[in-house]
Amino acid sequence: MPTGHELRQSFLEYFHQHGHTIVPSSSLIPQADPTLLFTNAGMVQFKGVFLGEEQREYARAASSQKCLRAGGKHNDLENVGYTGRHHTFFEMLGNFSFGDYFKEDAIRFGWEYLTAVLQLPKDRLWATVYQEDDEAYGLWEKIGVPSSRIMRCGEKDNFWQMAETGPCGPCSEIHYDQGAGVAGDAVPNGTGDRVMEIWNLVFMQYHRNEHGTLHPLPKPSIDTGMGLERLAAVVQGKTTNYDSDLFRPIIRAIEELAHRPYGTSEDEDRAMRVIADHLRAISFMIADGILPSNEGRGYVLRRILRRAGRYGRLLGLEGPFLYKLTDVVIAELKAAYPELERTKSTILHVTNAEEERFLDTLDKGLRLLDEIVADAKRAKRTSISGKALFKLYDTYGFPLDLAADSARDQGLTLDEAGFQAALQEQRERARKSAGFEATKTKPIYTEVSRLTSPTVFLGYEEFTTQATVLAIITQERMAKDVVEGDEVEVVLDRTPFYAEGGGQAGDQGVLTGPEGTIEIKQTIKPVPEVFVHQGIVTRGRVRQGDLVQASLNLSLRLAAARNHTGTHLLHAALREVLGPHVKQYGSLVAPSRLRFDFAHFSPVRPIQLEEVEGLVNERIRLNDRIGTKVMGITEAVQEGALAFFGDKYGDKVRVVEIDAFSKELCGGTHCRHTGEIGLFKLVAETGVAAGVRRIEAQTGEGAYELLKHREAEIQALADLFKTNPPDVLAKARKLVASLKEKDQELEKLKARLASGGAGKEAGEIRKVSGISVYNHQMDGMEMNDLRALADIVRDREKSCIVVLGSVKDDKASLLVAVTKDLSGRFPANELIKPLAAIIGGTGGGRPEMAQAGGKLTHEMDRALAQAFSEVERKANG
Ligand code: ALA
Repeated sequence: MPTGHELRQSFLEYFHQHGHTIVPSSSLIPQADPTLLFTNAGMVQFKGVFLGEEQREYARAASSQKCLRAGGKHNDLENVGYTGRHHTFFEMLGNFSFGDYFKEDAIRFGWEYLTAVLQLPKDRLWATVYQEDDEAYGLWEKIGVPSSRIMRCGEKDNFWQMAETGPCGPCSEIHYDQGAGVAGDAVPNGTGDRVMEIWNLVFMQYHRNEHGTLHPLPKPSIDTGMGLERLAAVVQGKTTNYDSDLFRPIIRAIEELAHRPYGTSEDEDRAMRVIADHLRAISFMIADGILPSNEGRGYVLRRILRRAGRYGRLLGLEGPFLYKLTDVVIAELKAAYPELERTKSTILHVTNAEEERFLDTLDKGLRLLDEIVADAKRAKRTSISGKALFKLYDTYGFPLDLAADSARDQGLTLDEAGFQAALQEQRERARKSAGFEATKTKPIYTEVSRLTSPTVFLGYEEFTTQATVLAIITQERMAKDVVEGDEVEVVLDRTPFYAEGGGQAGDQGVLTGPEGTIEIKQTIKPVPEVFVHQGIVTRGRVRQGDLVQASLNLSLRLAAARNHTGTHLLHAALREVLGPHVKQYGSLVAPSRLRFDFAHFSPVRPIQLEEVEGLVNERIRLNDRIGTKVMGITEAVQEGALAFFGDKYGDKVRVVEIDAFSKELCGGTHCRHTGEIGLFKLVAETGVAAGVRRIEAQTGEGAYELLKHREAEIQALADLFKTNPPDVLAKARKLVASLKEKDQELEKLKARLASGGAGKEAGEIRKVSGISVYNHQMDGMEMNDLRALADIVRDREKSCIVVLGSVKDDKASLLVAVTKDLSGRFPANELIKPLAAIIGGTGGGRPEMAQAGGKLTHEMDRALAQAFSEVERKANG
């Protein structure tokens, strides 16, 4: 009995023998396709080929494609677990013809593969055809299917389209009758699992545009899809996909973890099926770079993960458990999908973190539910409002059945109708925001692309070239000529301008024609292979057909190249320092800066950052040559070239290689040698989402400017500290230390003062002729300390004369401070003079504050005592 893996192999081999090129699965994230949230069929990566926008080297292809149907037009999420044949994630086997063979061969290949290669019993197979498709009906009859097992069906079942817009056509399905032992109708498209669709052959004939109108495709084509999981079940004689060898190991792992066998209770079996299905989806989604979030793809992942976590509770599992099962999924599928192995630790971490978060919200939900129940009881209601329930469900991901249980325990019912209404409303909102909008390409670009040939891009080698103006767009219309002041978009037959893409900014520059000049501010590629130069006419007139000199702004371009090569070095260095789980999530390469987002679980530690920066600069000094080559995508990935999921790759890809250090698929422009980068400087490391870090950096002139700026700041500091840059740190350290010391002294002083009262330690306040005179000797103080102390006393007493003395080493210091109200009658600079004489010195200052120093330290007592007499003398004098 063939295993699932053998079936995948046999399918591809069969079609290979019949002239089909085997194409690897594309990512679950559709490449540059805003109409679609997830890759939901094998044909998605060939959409452009069907529409005639893209050329391939082959007219026949076959693939085993990773698909996800958990949002948008094709959504099986709610069926999962309830049937034995629906999945969120599944593998679609498909064969494709791009204007090559059509209905007859498609039917013949399908029939032959199932009945001759796999030897499925012919009398169990059904064919359905689109109601008006007599041709397909006739072809099935001709091949030997009796008319009793050919069924005509309507648009719902037999007209297929990938999304609201895009390629589509009538289809013909092959169904398999599992026999009376399986519940369900004995005909296709009925209820139950008994007769199950296994293969869909789509006769691609139309393109549905954003208005819903059908336009014939350039060439009638074939797109087929067969779920590998269903095929495995049928071939292995199992009645549900979960009994096939593709799922058994996963179910077994769940059985072991939950300590209960599969196949005993319907509720528990369903829970195990949901968990098994969802685990596969979770692993593949994370492997393709999706992270849980509150919108778009991330939201779908979050819902799937939480749904799986919730079903775990039904099996009595406590705490996060999903992460314990991702390894089984990876082990089962990594041979066919090596990305699972490469992202293993990311899958585990993200799954665990998200489930923990979910359990936490579940806890909060339980508490909120308690409140809701209490409110309802207080208000003497008998049911819980649908709105409150929905909030629980939506905000906290709180399972409705759990809420129902609690409510029942409290003798309350649930307002399910209200809940459903709120849910419906939200689904509407989600549907509107989830993607499925009309494509964003402006119609004018599509029109231009039809009228012009693909732009030849010369910019890897050349920076200026002669080119012919093929089309001019101004104000969203085609124009024959434009004049000074017009904002224009220009399409040339060839160009050195790089069009924005792969994270790199588009080029700027000038187009100079015989009669005028256009300054180009941006270059984009709104449709594949059509470069649109956007700018403004700054002189004269430019006409369609003009021969122009197209020259890009070289300094901007070279700056961007330095940042782009720098980004590749950074990526490789991060993988070396942090580990191979580092995976690019996005990047921005502009002339002035670079930004790189990547998967990693904690902030990158300073020592690691230093290592990364060091490694990049080392590669710069080694002056590695940057090599590029064009090769098959499979070969490139096999060679270990890193691919970024968000970019669009054809089957021929460009690989940018920096010695043995870095190898990435990339269409961007780079330096020739790493030495051109000059210098690489990290600017910041921050977090952008759970598990995603961002590094910003500068290269070349930007890095140099950054360092110059820092140097200037250090010079300014040195000036401030009255020292030289090399000494500024020592000086600053000293200052900080002495500040700290001062703070401590000040604290001590405050404490001493606060202890108040009499005694020499605390100082003495005496009324002299009605004036408060504070007199205190505190040895070991500097003049600054005395000043600070005097301020404290003045603040406290409001109106007073403060006389302080201190002996330190061989020096006696005196300070007199007088509050403003008294400084007219008792100027400090006069009071201090006789006191200064006693300690053998002179004194001076202002009426509010004066100081003196002398050598006669043993006279300090006398000098302080004299202060009282001086005040008295002045008061009475
Ligand atoms: N694209 C077709 C489907 O998904 C084959 O059913």
